[in-house]
Amino acid sequence: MAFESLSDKLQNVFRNLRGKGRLSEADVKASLKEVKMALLEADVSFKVVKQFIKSVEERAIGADMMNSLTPGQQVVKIVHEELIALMGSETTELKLKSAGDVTVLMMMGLQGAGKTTTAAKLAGKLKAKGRKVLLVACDVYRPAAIKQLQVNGEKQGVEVFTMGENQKPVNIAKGAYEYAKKNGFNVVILDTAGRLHVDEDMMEELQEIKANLTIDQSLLTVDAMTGQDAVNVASVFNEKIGIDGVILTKLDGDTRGGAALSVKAVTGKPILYIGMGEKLSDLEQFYPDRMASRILGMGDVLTLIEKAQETVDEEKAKAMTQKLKKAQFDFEDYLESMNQMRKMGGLNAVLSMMPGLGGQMKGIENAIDEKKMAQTEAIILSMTPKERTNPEILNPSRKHRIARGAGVDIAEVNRLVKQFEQMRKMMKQMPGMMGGKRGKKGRFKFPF
Ligand SMILES: Nc1nc2c(ncn2[C@@H]2O[C@H](COP(=O)(O)OP(=O)(O)O)[C@@H](O)[C@H]2O)c(=O)[nH]1
Ligand SMILES: [Mg+2]
Repeated sequence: MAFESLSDKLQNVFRNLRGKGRLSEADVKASLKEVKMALLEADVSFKVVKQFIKSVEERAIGADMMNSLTPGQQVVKIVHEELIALMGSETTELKLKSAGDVTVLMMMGLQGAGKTTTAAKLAGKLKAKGRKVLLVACDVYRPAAIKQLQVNGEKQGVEVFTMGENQKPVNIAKGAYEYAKKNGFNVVILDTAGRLHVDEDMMEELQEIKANLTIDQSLLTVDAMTGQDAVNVASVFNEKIGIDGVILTKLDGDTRGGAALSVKAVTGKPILYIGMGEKLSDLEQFYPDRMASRILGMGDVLTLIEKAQETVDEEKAKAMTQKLKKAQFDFEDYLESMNQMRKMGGLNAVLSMMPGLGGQMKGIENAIDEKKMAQTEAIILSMTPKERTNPEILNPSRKHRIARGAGVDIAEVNRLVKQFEQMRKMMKQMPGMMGGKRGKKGRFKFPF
């Protein structure tokens, strides 16, 4: 696991501090000396470590002690905050132009750093956000490189632009840009060639592309496993080409962590994403606060909260699945599932998460149109509890009362009830989806 050794050492330092009721200046200094050693061993650059320890020490020995924490906790808190500041205090997003415009992203980095893989990962992420992405094969030196991009592009359902291997990268980039403009693409990702080491040819090639095309974001891909080298590479690229953001790959390996902790401090440029595996879905946004918590072994609190939330929802979904199987689904469940859906980011987000559902969902999509949700909710809330659990008893006079209560036309109430009945029927006909073969893998969550 990444950061394991650093994490262990820091936790040891703080365990010793935590037991103490009072901390002398000497206690703090001794602890910070150990923190310093741990950071250096984790391959954090010397300058960065020195500055970091200085900041922590000033605060820890200074006056701003809080009464609610023990002195030991106080030091942990300061180290935590300074770690976050070191990695970039706030989450930075990849900047894209409006969808009507073409945003050009250029991937850069040494050979094997993960440019091609990350380009495809990124393409998938942006596609999921509704962007029309074009991947561009500018690595013309390794015959396999174009093929690799094509294979990955196909997996992501993203078009790959290539002009073969006999064109200059800058011409391919220009050609791709024209092609993108003509064909309604709004993000172009240039996958360029790396070299084993920083060398003149590579830099000239990138400079030439940059000089002939408006590059909106130059993204440097660095391999976290290479520690301080990664940081040196980042400095050189930043000097020679200029970088806008860093993508740190292979953080799923047992990297010591130096690169993650030093890149921002050394280059001034934020880490935007982290690569967490070889699969094309293994790209995560980088959150400095979460990373700091993880390093200090405070647990990734946010992730935990999210997980807990998920479990709750999953249990509810399970109970609901049972009801559905027995066709006991009622309007109370309808309300509950609408709430769940909101939590999960709305109808479209949910639909896109559901495996193999597409076609079947189409028919009832109107019934759960997000704009209609409020109205639907009002109608259900106007029903008595008995009506919600026994929709069979909804006769015309009850429906009139409900319509008045919800401030809608009776036709709306009729439509909802009818759709509800259809839905019940349909759910009965889809036992496979509700915990059958697909149930386990697809993790069906009831969406509306
Ligand atoms: N474990 C792991 N492997 C990665 C990650 N990113 C890329 N790789 C692997 O690293 C190798 C080189 O990646 P590639 O995209 O070809 O690098 P490029 O030469 O910079 O284009 C490939 O085997 C990738 O599968 C990552 O985040 N984690
Ligand atoms: Mg490549």
